[in-house]
Amino acid sequence: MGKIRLLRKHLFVIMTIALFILVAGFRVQESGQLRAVAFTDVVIADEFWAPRMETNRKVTVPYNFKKCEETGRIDNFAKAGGLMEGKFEGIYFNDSDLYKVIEGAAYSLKIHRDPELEKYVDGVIEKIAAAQWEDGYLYTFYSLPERQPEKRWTDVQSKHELYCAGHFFEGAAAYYQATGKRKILDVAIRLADYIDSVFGPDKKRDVPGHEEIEIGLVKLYGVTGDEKYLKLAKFFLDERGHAEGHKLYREYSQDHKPVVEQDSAVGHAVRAGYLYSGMADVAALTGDTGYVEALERIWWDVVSKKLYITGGIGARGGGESFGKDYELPNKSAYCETCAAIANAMWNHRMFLLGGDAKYIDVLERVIYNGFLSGISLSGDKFFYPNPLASDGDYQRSPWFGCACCPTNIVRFMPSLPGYAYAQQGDVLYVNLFIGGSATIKMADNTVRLVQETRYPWDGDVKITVEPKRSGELTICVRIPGWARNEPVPSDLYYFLNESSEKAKLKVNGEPVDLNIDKGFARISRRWEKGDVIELNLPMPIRRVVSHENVKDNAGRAAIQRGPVVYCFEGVDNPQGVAKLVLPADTKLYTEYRSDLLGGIVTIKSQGEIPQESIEVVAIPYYAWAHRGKSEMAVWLPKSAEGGN
Ligand code: FUB
Ligand code: ZN
Repeated sequence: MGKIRLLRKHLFVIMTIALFILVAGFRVQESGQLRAVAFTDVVIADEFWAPRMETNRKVTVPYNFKKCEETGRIDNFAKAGGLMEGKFEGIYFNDSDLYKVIEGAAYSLKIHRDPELEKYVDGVIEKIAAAQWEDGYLYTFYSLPERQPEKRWTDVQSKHELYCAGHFFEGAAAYYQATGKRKILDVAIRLADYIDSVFGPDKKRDVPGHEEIEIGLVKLYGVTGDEKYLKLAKFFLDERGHAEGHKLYREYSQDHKPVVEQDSAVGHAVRAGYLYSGMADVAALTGDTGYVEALERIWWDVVSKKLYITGGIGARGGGESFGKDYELPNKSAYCETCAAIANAMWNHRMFLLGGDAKYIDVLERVIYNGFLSGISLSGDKFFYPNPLASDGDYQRSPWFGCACCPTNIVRFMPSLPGYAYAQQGDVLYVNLFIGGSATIKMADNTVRLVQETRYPWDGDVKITVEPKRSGELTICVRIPGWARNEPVPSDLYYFLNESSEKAKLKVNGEPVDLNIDKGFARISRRWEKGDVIELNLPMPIRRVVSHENVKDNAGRAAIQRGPVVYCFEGVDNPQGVAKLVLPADTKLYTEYRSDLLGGIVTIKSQGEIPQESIEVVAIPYYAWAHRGKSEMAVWLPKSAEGGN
């Protein structure tokens, strides 16, 4: 009897130690972490983003669903679920498009209740649920015209089963969070559990050819708290570059080396951006320093050699991939809209790892330029590539056979409020300047920040601080790199002339030192309800030039004002853009045009065409291609003779 008790005691001690090792080894960081203020706690009420989010809700979401209906994307689920007859229609990863639209609809629903839309999405979810196999598998391409179990996981390099699953987890988590309805979440859990039963260290050791499931699994972990999903995400990350379990999928799929050994951005740009985002997610939760060090190396490679002035990434159409160092052509720039979104997602996560505003500088560059160009003002025309020059034969399209970009825009746009603020204990971060408010819950207080601004057209920002109770806290207000003579956090681009106009900060009308740390002005004090922070970011018009190794921009300059990059379009410059020269010393003027392209600041100047001086007009890059076919250029020669 005594022996058994002793044995039990030992067993208990051993199990306790094992549990401790397990938890410590797989540390899930909970407290003190830098967190984004959830988009649901942020209200956007400004002239710039609010109308775009409204267009997304009213036009882009229903339009995307309609396109998913018309192209058989929804019917594929109905057919796979036995609700109708027929074979698979479209591209093998079309399931993912519907999932992304559901995600976008979920964010929209959370911001703006819409019973009709919710009912519609519930109906779509019924069809998705019907298409799920008894063991949890879900992928309509292998479900039609009949289920083909022998094909499952036979080509995870190309067939995107795991990619689709990742988008499904993101959509399911978002819809569950928005509506509280479990149906879609339960389908997601069954699918994730099934995938977990197939893949793992002692099971199938393979990785998705297109990353995405890692992000989705982390989101599923977020809503369920089940660490199994976080571990599976880490497994998929760690298995990359290890040839034991699968034939390596090479650089194209970032599978050429273990992720912790990677040091440059290679291969397919969207895949890469999703991989880096997934690594940052897992690093934030587990404290994995190997990931962070690799991410910092790769990030530096991108910002110093592979980033377009618009924030776009992925120079080459061939392989939809990153080019070589400094390979940044303008007319043939691929800059896929999805890659811009992936870049924004990645930079936001990098910021959350260490609170450095340089990542938000890149994020901001993306959202005002290379992302926003991807969607028309009307909300129903899209760019897939976003070139920086055009002969006049390129326009937005109503849809694409491969519709990854429209369905990415529709989910990214309504998630934007979640990028604006962050919090770490009693330190609050104002990342983006967007009129509206944020309600930030702290351990023992709640603070509302109310922003008033006409950004990006004007650099004055007023932030009213409304703590529930007066108290000590630090408010970090981002001082953008462009306001510190640093267009990017590298030497890839620089302003042709330094500006002596400096950012200014006041609290309750009294000037305060900027006290910049990691790109943020830190204001620590006791805050009372109604205290006001005033930030003034001078917005002179700047000429930007490139590192000399960017051969395509030799002798050329681009124009930027605040975070907005400009371009010259044929419609405003009837003498043509191809031969236009903008001398480096001509004065540049702003003119606000409420009647043009949804309200924009235009830039005017005297340019040159052969033998003639003419007035030239630039518009924000994101707004081009709205007035018929037209030439376009972001980078213009600084002199007719060329040269630097
Ligand atoms: O393969 C899925 C998506 O389609 C990619 O992310 C895009 O680049 C497009 O190829
Ligand atoms: Zn795309």
